[in-house]
Amino acid sequence: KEMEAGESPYVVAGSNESRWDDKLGYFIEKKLHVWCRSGDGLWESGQIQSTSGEKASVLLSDNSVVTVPIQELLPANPHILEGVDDLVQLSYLNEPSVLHNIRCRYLQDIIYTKAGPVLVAVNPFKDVEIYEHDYVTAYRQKLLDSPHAYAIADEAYDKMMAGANSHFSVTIFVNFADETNQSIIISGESGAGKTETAKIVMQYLAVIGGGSGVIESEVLQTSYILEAFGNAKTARNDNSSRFGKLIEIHFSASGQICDAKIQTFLLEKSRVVQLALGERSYHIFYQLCSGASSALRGRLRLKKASDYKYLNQSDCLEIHTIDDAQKFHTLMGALDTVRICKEDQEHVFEMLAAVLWLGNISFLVTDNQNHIEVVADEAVTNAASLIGCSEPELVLALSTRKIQAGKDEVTRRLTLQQAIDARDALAKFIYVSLFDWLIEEINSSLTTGKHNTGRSISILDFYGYEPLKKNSFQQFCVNYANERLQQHFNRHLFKLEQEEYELDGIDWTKVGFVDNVDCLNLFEKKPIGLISLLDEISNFPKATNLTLVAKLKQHLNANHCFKGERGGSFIIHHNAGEVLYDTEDFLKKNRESLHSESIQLLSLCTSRFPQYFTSTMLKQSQHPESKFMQSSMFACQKQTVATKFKVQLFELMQHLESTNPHFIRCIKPNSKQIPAVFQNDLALEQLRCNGVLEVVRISRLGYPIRMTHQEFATRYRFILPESMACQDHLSMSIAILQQFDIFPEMYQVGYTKLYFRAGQIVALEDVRKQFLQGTLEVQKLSRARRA
Ligand code: AOV
Ligand code: MG
Repeated sequence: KEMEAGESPYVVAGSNESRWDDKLGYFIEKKLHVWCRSGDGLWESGQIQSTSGEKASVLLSDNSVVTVPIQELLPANPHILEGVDDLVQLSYLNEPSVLHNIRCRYLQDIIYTKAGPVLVAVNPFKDVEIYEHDYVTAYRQKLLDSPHAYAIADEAYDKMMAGANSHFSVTIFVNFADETNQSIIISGESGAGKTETAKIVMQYLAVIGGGSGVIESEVLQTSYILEAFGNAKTARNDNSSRFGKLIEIHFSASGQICDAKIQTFLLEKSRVVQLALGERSYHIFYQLCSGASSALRGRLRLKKASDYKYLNQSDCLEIHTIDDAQKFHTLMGALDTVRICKEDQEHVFEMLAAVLWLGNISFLVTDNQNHIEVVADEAVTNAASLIGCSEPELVLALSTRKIQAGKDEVTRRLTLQQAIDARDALAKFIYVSLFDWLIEEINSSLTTGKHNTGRSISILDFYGYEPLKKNSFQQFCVNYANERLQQHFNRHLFKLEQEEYELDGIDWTKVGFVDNVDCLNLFEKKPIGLISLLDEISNFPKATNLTLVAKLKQHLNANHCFKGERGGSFIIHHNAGEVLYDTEDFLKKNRESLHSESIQLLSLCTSRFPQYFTSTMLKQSQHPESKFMQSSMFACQKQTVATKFKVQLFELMQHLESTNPHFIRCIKPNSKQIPAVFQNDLALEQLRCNGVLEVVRISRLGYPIRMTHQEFATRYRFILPESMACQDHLSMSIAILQQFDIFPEMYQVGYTKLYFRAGQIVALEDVRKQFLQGTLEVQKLSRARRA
């Protein structure tokens, strides 16, 4: 009896010791299991043998006995609760218990677990065979109810379809009853399984929302394109997404997919030109080099991947288990599916080859001031011909710059570093523009003009928090975005929850959660947040990263999330941990400088894409063409990368706020990307920072099910005698609760709503169903309940 779920005191590490002390004797007497930290700091379960003063002797499973401080012991759950579907069901919710539960399941290939309203997905790194069509059917028909990404997709779909028309809705946990639009927000570290999960969710929606077959297969096929052009092998993930994406799927009134839209965020540009050892550039380059037909190779003057400097610099050209050539063929199929014509496909490949050849262009230093000349070799010839300009034009753009000297314009030769920067900037610009163009094409193929149905499910797959050894501007932006997303999560699961209780006059003990608002302020505050200071300094052409850090230190040292370091670096205390940023290229990357020489070059090119790219860029720019052409540094005049990203992020948040969210938290069980290995410390760290542990606490303590008095009274008034059925809704509700004999601790009566603990409505609904079927007479009802 003692051990039944829901009855035992709630215990967290480091708190409530007194209550735990009270239980100690009982645990010893009944030989119950406890958790204790062994020598290496890991949690192990055992039985208390005896206690003496502040210490306890604990018998571990390997028959060894350790002596540990009583204060450090935590109660373990009874075996009957081992591996429960929902962590909320655990009697004890301490960290080792939660971890143990997830681990037990994982080792049996049960990768999904619920944490109250949140789905936890642990990456299996192998095929777990739970995604076949049978599973789709089973979840759709509600024959299976074990936690699954399909179940989340199904719930989102049902809620969307129930949508605005429903008069009665029980909203679990977050009360946005009349929102038809849904979002599925997938988060987790790099390599935790976000992108795979997003695909699994889409696959489910494509089946249950399948109609003509065209649009849903297009939606699924887009993954091949997005991954070829936006994913790469990194140290953490062989198929790491180097961009964030939101896929918005629209459904018709009858629930069929009718339209879709993809939005992408901040593709990592630097990867096109610069690679860390053991990492690769975007998959597409290797796919093209190994998969192109010989005719295409000829037209593109293509060589092997190992012949290109942009690709061979990192000593990593292949991913074992991946056949790049075969992927190339799949990609071409996908390009056909989204109706990118053969001619455009060829132009895409031309641009890719041009980028590769640009990388092979080298420079010769010709004087003692480090001025250079472009080496005239096949790289220049091929790059020029592929982008559609003459060799001298390309050479000029890469080796000189026009500078305003008084009234005159003089031409200066570039130094080696300037020339390399100009070349790399050009390559990055072409690649990123190509990526944007592809997204646009995909969108026009997916858009049928029927997207204003007001029924949509958005799936967010954003790149995860990424603490690297060397963190640069990209990580700065990515980690900032993750703080924003964490705030959204917190708001929905904790803040709104608590605020709603308080507003409705509910007795509610606050559950402390780690609020990351200080860290967000550090980034966003105006005029003295990281982003505005970075922008301010970026406006000074002569500023260096040292001036930047000095300025940051001067203004931000009071914020406890910030710490300036020596040598141009600083530390941010992120929600998920401490990250050291190296500001070396911050200013350059934030300005995103493409010199007017390069812009001019591209705008004069004869081939399709360069012209299109520059005109798109000019359209996006807020400044008239004439003005920018006069400036040598176009970039200084336009929005910086950080600000542009912040704006995009705010729009994303606005979109998400207008939807009913479903959260999937992906966990990476080991850093080796292998199956069947569960590293406790790594997993625990993730559960802590992504808020799963707190969600479990709050949903257990809270009242996740709400109904207005009116909804409740209307739905269950059948139980009341005629004479009572015409009172006000509040009085009726209270009468119903009494009639149903619901334990007082299982609900709370607010000013406007009734709040129930998990599971209560099920019992009420059961009685209602029986009543509606005529199998239960009202008179017998309360007797039935009591029995
Ligand atoms: P990420 O999206 O979270 O990382 P992915 O979704 O790319 O991570 O997952 C990484 C790898 O884990 C995949 O390539 C698969 O091999 C494997 N994997 C993930 N989920 C599953 C699953 N449900 N079943 C089988 N294998 C899976 V990142 O974009 O870097 O932030 O960089
Ligand atoms: Mg990914």
